[in-house]
Formats: sequence, structure tokens, C-alpha cells
Amino acid sequence: MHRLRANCWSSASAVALAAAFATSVSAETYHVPGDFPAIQACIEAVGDGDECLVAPGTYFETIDFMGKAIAVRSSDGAEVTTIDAIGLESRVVNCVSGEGPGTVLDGFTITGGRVSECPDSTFRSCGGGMANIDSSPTVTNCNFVGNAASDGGGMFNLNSSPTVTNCAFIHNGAFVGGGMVNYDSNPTVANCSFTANAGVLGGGMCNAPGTSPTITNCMFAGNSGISGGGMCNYNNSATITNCTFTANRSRGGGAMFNDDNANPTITSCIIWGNGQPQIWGTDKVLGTLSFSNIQGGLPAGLFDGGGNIAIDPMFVRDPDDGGDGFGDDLDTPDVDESLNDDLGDLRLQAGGPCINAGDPAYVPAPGETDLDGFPRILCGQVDMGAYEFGIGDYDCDQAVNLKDFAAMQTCFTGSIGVPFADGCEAFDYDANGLIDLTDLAGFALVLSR
Ligand SMILES: [Ca+2]
Ligand SMILES: [Ca+2]
Ligand SMILES: [Ca+2]
Ligand SMILES: [Ca+2]
Repeated sequence: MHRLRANCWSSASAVALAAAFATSVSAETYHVPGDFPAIQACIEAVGDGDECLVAPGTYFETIDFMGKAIAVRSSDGAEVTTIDAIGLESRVVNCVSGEGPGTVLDGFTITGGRVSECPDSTFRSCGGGMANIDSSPTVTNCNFVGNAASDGGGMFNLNSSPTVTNCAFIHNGAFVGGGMVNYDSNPTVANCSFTANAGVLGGGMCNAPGTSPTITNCMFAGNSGISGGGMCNYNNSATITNCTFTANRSRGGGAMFNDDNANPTITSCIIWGNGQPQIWGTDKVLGTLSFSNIQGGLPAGLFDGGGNIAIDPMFVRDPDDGGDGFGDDLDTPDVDESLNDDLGDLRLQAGGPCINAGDPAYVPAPGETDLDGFPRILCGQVDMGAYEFGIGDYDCDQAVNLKDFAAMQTCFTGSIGVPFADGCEAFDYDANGLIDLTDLAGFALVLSR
């Protein structure tokens, strides 16, 4: 028996060792433009597990992952690394060969996508910025800016369930889903912002039939559409949690248009300052709203899941439409009314009604943060909206001061520290489970203001 167990152990560890060795020899990092002049040249040359690491710059090309489980990553982030398809009359990024979560796009601005075709001929054109068809890649830290298509200006998902995190969708346009459209897809969209996108159906996002997206810690602001300024939902069951909808414009449903048996579950959200009605549709049932702050109170057709309020959310700075409405009015193609929009600062002021008023039973995913990257729950209960109030506020008196500083010393774990005590998450500025010098720097910055 003893020998058998020993043999099992050694063969299992041999397999693990071999796997580790195989990974270590096969996973290579190649540099663009050091090793390859263009990103696509790198993709074509490398194999599964490899990485194309892209230096800052603007790359005038389009890319296709060709079904490979590889990472295309920028070394210095989306602010300084752009893939621009201007003049190419093409989609910028293609995942149309069955890519899975091992295919990673990380840290790019994706812009200039203009398409007149779609690999699935059901659609006139799709995915100006990116198309995922039968593919579920990982997309993170990307900005989709100024892309256009008939379906999914920023991103088009068909039979796909990508994970999209820490991304911004800005000023994209489409007939359906200015920022993003989902058909028969179940994407996870977390910690993303959708701003100043325009679409006839769904300015920010449109969820078509057969779709069950999970949308968490996202902001929809200044988007415009005919049906659904922020979002439209058709015959689907989206789960929308801790999102802020404001300053979206539409003829039918400023924040959201729900129709054709759409039944989204909307929890711990702020839906304020959009065109009235905030949520609209022609069906009897438009979804369930819980622990949310909605201007004008619960709209007809929404099931009251409890905990809803209708009180000025007290944003740090309210959005300002410049006098001509938020978003681009699609009826005036010669004028872009979004250009003078100030989308405000949608973080919460001390004393605001959304603080500690979200779903009291909410359990964040491991490592989940708010839209700022701070811990998702502070002071014992999640807030409504995309931003959690109270980083640095250990005693939860809604002020950060020297009283909190005294507690920081007892919470300090250092960089190889033990798990910190309850309440100490107030100081975990980078939400990494440690209270170290990085967090002290974050705290000192707030104290010094
Ligand atoms: Ca305006
Ligand atoms: Ca809270
Ligand atoms: Ca305090
Ligand atoms: Ca930390």
C-alpha cells in the first residue's frame, strides 16, 4: 500500500514536472517591433502559450488571432499603444476561429474600425472594433474608441462568451449596439465604462435574444439610442449588478429599453438622470429591480425586489449636457450634441443615499473591485452603483483623517504579510489582500488633500 501510494505520487509529480517543463520551454515572449515589425506578423509566427509583447506606438493594421491560444499584450498600456485601422475599411480585431479564454488581448486602444461585411452573412456588417464569433477570448485593459458597424460598433459577439474586463467603450456607433452587441452570447463584462456611444437600438450595449450577459461594476453614461440609450434587452435574462446609468438619452428608455420578454435582473444599480422614462418597454414584464436608486421610482412593469429608493444619488459632480442634451441626437446627423457633454464624476459624496444601500447579501467574487479598482465592499455593505465609497475610512464615519491613520498601523501586513483583520480592507487601495507600502502611499495621498 505504502509503495503504491509512493508510486502514484512519483508518477503524478513526474507528469506535473513534465507539464511545467513543457510550459517553460514552449511559452516564449516575442517583441513587436523588436522581433516582428507588425502585431499580425507576430501572431502568425508564434504558437499556443506564446506572447506577443507590443511596445508603445500606433500600429496601423488589423489583427486576427487565427484560433491561437496566445496573448497579445502591450508593455505600457492602452494609453500609449494603439491598433488603428483608419483607412483600411476593416475590422480591427478578429476572433472568429473558435478562440477560447487562453486567447488574450490586453492593453490596447482599438480604433478606426469601419466594416461593410461580417463573417456571418446574416449580418450586413459587424464588429467595427472587434468581432467574436464562436469564440470566447479574454479582453482586458482595452479602450474601444470610434469604431463603427451595423451591429456592434465597438464589439460584436455571436455564439461567444468573452470575458471583458477593465475596458472602455467610447464614441462607437452602430445600428444595433453602439458599444457592444451580444447575439446568443453570454459574455462577462466587468469594470467597464460605456460612454458617448450611439446606436439606434442600444447606444451603449444591446443584448439580443438568446443572450445572458453578466454585467458588473460598469458605468453607462452619455450614450444615445432610439430604443435604449444605455442598453437594450430583447428576450434575454441579463444580470446587471452594481452599475451606474446616467446621462443616457433615448426616445424609449433613457437608461434601458427592455422588450420581447426581456427579463433582466438589476441589483445595486444607480439609474439616474437619463431621459425619462429611465427604463421602458412595451411588455408587461420588464425585469426585476432590487436595492437600486432609480429616478422617478419603480417604472411600470418592473418587479420590485425590495430595497429600491428614488433619491438624488449625490454624485461627486453631476453630469452637464451643455444645454443640448446628452449624447449624439441621431435625428441631427450634422451636429454632435455629445461634444459639449460633461459626464461628471459618478463617485459618491459623503452622506449620499447609495452608500451601504446595495444588496446586503451580496458576496463579491474573489478579488472583485469597484470601477476604481478599490475593494468592492467597504464598511460592511456594498454600495449602489459602480463606485464604492470609503477607501481609507477605517471607522466608517465617512471622513478620512488621522483617526483612521491610527488604525492603519495595526492593519499593516507588509508585502509578505498575513491576512489582515476585518475592517482593514479600508486600506487595501490596490485590493491585493495585503496592506503594504503601496497602500500607505494611497492613504497618504488622500490624507494630504
Ligand atoms: Ca450635449
Ligand atoms: Ca459600502
Ligand atoms: Ca474615518
Ligand atoms: Ca494592498
